[in-house]
Amino acid sequence: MIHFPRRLFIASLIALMLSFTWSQSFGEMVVKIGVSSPLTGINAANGKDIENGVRLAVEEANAQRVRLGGRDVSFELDSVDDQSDPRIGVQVAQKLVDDGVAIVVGYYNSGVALPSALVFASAGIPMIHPAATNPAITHQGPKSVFRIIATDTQNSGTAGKYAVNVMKGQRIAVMDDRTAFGQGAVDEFKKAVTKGGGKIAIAEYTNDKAVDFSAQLTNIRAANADILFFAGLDSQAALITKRMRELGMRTQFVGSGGIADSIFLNVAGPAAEGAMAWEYGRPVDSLPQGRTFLQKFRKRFGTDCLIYAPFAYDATWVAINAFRQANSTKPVEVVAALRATQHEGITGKIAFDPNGDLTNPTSTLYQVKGGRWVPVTTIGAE
Ligand code: ABU
Repeated sequence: MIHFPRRLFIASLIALMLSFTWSQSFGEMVVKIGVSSPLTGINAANGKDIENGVRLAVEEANAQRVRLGGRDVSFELDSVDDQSDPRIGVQVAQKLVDDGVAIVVGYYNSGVALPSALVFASAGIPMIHPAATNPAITHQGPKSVFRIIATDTQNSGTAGKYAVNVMKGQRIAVMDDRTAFGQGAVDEFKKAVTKGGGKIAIAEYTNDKAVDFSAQLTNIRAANADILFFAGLDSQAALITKRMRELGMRTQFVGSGGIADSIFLNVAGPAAEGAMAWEYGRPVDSLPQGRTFLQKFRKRFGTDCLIYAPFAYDATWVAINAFRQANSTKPVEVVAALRATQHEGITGKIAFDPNGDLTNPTSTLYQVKGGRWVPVTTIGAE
C-alpha cells in the first residue's frame, strides 16, 4: 500500500477545491444570442441574411475575447426558423426563452415579431429588431424592445411626402398585402400624402401569397394613376412590375421598403427598369466601415448581403456593447445600457428614443437604372 503524505494530500485537496471554485467563478461563460427569422419558405433569403449578420458579429466578438464580471465570454448563436408564421414564431420564441438566451436579435416579419415580442417581454429578455418595421412593435408595451431600422411611419411617411412634394403625384394609387407590414406601411404613406395636400386616387389590396395582380392593376390603369405605391415584399413587387409592363402601364412603381435588390431584379428582369423603392437607412457602401463590412461578409459567406444583414450586424454589436457596458447579462442592467447606446454602426449613428426606436432614422430612395438599383436621395434626421 502506498502512503500518501498527509500534508501533501491536504495541499492537493485544497488546490483541487480552489481550481474548482476558480473555474466556477472565473471560467468561460456562455452567453446565448437568440435569432428568429424565416430560414425556409419564400422569405428564407432575407431570414438567412439576418442570421448571417448576427453570426459575423458573434464571431468577431469571440475573436476579441470579451470578458464580463471577470470571466471570459463565449457568445453562441441560437437560431430558430419562424417560417414567417406568427404561430410558429411564438413557439420558437418560447424555445429561445427555454434555452436561456440573454438577448434576441431578429424577426423579419412584423406580423411574427408582434406576438413573439410579448413572449420575451414576459421572460424579461431584451430584443433588438433589425428588420421588422411596423411601428407597434416598439409601442405595444414592453420597454425592453429596441429597433435599429427606420419604422414604417418614418420610411413610408417619407415616401408619401416625397410622392406629393417632389414627384408631384396627382393621381396616386396604393396597394398593400394586408400583412402587419403592408397595411401599416400603406396607412403611413396615405397619412403623409393627405397631410402634404395630395390625394389617393385608388386603393387596392392583395394578400402576401398572391401571384396574379391583374385585377388590381387593371383598376389602377383605369384610374389613370401616375404613381403606384406598393406596400409588400420583394417577389410580389417584382411580379407587379412585370405585369404593369405587360399591361402597357406608364404608372411609376414605388416600393415601400423590404425589397432586396437581387431578389427583385432576378424576378422582375428588364421590366424593373425605372422602378423605385424606399429602403431603410443609407447605402451601406457610403461609409468606409460599411465598405469593409461588405467585403468581410462576402469573404465569410461567399455571397453578397441583402438588405438586413448590416442592421443585424449592428444590432448584435449594440447588444454585445451593452453587455460590456453593464459588465453583466442581467436584463435590467442590459436594458439600461441599451437605453444609453451611442454607437457608430455601419448603418449610421445608433441611439434610441424613449420608445426604443432610432433617434436619427434615415431612408434612401433607389431607382433601377441600367439593371441596377442606384441611390437617388437619402432623407433622414442626420
Ligand atoms: N420591414 C420590411 C420587412 C417586413 C416586415 O416588417 O414585416
